Amino acid sequence: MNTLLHGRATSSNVQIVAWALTELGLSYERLDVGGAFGGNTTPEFKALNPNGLVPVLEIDGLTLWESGAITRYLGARYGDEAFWPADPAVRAPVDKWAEWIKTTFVPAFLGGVFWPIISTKPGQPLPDSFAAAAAKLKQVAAILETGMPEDGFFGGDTVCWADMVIGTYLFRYFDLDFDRAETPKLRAYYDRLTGRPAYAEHVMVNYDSLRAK
Ligand SMILES: N[C@@H](CCC(=O)N[C@@H](CS)C(=O)NCC(=O)O)C(=O)O
Repeated sequence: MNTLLHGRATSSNVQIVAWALTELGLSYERLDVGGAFGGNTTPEFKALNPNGLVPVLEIDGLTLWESGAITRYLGARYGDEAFWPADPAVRAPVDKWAEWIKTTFVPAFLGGVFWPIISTKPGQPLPDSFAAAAAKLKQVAAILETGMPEDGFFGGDTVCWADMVIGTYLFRYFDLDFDRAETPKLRAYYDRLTGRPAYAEHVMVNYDSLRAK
């Protein structure tokens, strides 16, 4: 069976997986599921992922969900040592930041800032909670700044699974119009990511379709 990625191209978590597949040179088909496309609450889709969320990846006879777990599988199965290091002492520092992004940065950015801006119709005021959320995000971004590689990527000279999980959110973080913390290392890391063709193709995707009209 062909490798099949279920999920719309505007989903950050789908982008993580699409970017990983492309970096690893794996061919696949993608089905538009979720968001305006729907299709993720049907019994057929919930048989693939009972959460009704994208991405789902069908590969090697497996049905996988959770973008981080999928990306680690791809690294372990198809990547080199850098993609998901076997040495626990090399792996843990990389995993640490990837897990932290999901548990700490994503709620602060997507929940606190991105979705409130995107869901507010033009000319309408942002929710009262926005200022506090933006201030909190500045603190979180300052923590992320301390984890940035001085040059290259979390995978060293090349990207690894943590770059995908961390880097994907940075396109919207830097593209969106709001008052960000001063984070020169994070900005330089993001600028390096934008030079990768697979990042430009899968992550730097217009998200105007998500905006409230
Ligand atoms: N922890 C999951 C989160 C999956 C998730 O929240 N997916 C969102 C899109 S980014 C979704 O399916 N939302 C419903 C929709 O798109 O209709 C992962 O990393 O894969």
